[in-house]
Amino acid sequence: MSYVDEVIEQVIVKYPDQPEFHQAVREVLNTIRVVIEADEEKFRKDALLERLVTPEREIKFRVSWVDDKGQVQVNNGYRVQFNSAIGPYKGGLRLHPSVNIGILKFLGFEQIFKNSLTGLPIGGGKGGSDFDPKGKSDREVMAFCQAFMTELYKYIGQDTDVPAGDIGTGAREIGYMFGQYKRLTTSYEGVLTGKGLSFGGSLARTEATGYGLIYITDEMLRCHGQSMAGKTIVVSGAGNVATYAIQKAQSLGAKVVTCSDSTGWIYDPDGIDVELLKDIKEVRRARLTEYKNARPNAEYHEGRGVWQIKCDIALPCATQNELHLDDAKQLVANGCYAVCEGANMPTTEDATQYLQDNGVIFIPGKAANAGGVATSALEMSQNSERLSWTFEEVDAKLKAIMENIYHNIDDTAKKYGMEGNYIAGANIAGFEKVLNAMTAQGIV
Ligand code: NDP
Ligand code: 2IT
Repeated sequence: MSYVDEVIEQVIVKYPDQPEFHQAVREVLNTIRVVIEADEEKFRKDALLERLVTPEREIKFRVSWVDDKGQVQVNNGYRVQFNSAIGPYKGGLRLHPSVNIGILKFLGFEQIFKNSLTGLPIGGGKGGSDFDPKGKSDREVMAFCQAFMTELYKYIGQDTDVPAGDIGTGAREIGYMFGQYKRLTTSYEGVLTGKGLSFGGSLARTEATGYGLIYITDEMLRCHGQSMAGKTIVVSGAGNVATYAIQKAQSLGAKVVTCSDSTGWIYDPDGIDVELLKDIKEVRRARLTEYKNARPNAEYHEGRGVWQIKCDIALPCATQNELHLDDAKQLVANGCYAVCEGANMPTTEDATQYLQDNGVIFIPGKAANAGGVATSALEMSQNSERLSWTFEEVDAKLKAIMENIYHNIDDTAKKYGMEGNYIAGANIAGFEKVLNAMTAQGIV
């Protein structure tokens, strides 16, 4: 059996209850096969792939906090410090009831290659908890965040591991966690990114993932002789990534006609009203039914369904495995030109294959959503030099990083004889830098 297949098999046998991690490992290892098989025996002897798929450290801890009724609640907290070959661990904290070690390992593994693609010195990590922020009061969220950080602070630091936001973790949660870190350590340092602007946060970090997704999509379109203007776009999700992707796409002349949350979805033929969406989700923390109440022309549907709407471009921005084979078939039947992933691994394996087989341009999350973590790294730079850059300066750097990622994955795919296969281009380009650093640093 080839070395790549052996390691994929080992991961499945060793961690049978981590299907998302299997999926991420399969996708990466299958596409870096060309690099591995060029020197297979050396890599096997160095256990390079076993080291690549095994986190340097997995931390799991109890989080006890008191709810508004005086009841003690207990959650699991985690941090997966996956790979520090090219820099301190960097990656978000997910707060969602579905969080478990397998999901965090998939996210941490993806983060290694994504962070490498940004060109910035950041390793891969991810963490979070099965805590559900939905329906909790501000005081309950604060109590949770303080209890979570009371354990996590031992393992992180500005030069060690720098967490940030992800699903369920936004500015409010980062603020509470930063306050508790400072209280515990008496150290005012850039230990988290996505901070508020008054305490070390970077301008444009809030917008960065969504804006970055549109910058890379726009560059891809430009290189294919097209542009954003006049395109119809379908977006899933209604959180941080979705909101700012919609905003930037519309500012470039596209019309975004959908968004969704975990209970339902909106079709707005006039184009999503971003200010209304922000008010509902960021201020009122309410459901999308409120959107329909304010926009009589829009439709609200329970459940999932955005992919059935005819579009030129589809941007999945909610969560993993939200775009299935049937959805891919529908997108192809409707003439969809490109799918660019704002979320991490939102497209299932069979759907991805179907889209690629049917000529749909596909930019994987680790390239397409890298603008968030890239801007986090810019926040770290600003914290280190005790300065704040202007919005325009950060935004211009973000745009340049996303354009560079597009050309890097495009060139790499061509170099390996897989022109247009941006999954292979992203995985190989991301991997090569990590491989180089791991090799230079010896067996650690
Ligand atoms: P948010 O929590 O801000 O928003 C998530 C959105 O997705 C919400 O609309 C949420 O609906 C919906 N959603 C979440 N889980 C599910 C689910 N299981 N089924 C259906 N809908 C769901 O998160 P972000 O926008 O920050 O993250 C979205 C995706 O982007 C994730 O995959 C994340 O890992 C990825 N990402 C985020 C980055 C960032 O900087 N924030 C950077 C790069 C990637 P509801 O509110 O009803 O739960
Ligand atoms: O998936 C991701 O890249 C993020 N959630 C952002 C991580 C970060 O450190 O900004």
